[in-house]
Amino acid sequence: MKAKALILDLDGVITDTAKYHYLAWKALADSLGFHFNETDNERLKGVSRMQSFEIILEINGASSHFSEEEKQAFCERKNELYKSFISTMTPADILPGIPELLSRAKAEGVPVAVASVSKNAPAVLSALGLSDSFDYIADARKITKSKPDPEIFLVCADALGVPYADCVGIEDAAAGIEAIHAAGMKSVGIHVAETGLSPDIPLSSTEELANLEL
Ligand code: B16
Ligand code: MG
Repeated sequence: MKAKALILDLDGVITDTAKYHYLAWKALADSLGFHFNETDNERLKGVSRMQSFEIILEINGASSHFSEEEKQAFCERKNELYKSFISTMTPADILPGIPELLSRAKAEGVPVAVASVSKNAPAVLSALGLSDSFDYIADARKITKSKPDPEIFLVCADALGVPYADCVGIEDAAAGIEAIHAAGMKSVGIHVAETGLSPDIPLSSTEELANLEL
């Protein structure tokens, strides 16, 4: 491996929680009589919970319809539903290619970090049996700026003590690829056909990570 560190997104890279985020937002949007489909959902990937709700409101011309307290309550409602979905997850939900990538990195002494802005990331990693599989897991509660800001990738690289240019970031969302580039890192993008991403290394699925030269 040429990379001196790997920094992985969680939702959509290590596991497919992106579908649960979508189902939970969809249920909330339906209950409010709002339009929301999978194309709209692409804009929510890698974006914080409240920012995600703001995007749904904007799509529906409802940005000024609710107070901050009401918005918090709706976000909480979405999160409760999301938590009920992730409570069913097991190690079988780790996406293909990820165990092989982690084993290769370990064998070659390349540290690996998780750059997820999800406050549920520790619970998801625990359900997958991966809590102890990373050298560093960013604390989403301490990240002040969501992707596409590079903050979370820079925090991970700093924690690992690796120069930004020697890090490879792996993402499934446009905001994430933008964040990796803004951090001065090399990017790998998953599901590029569906999302129209422009990463340095485009992949159609995580399976390709098993043998990819990084
Ligand atoms: P939560 P990532 C992001 O995770 C998701 O892509 C995004 O859809 C979600 O809104 C965000 O986490 C916040 O998640 O509500 O669980 O705190 O892609 O950075 O792993
Ligand atoms: Mg993601």
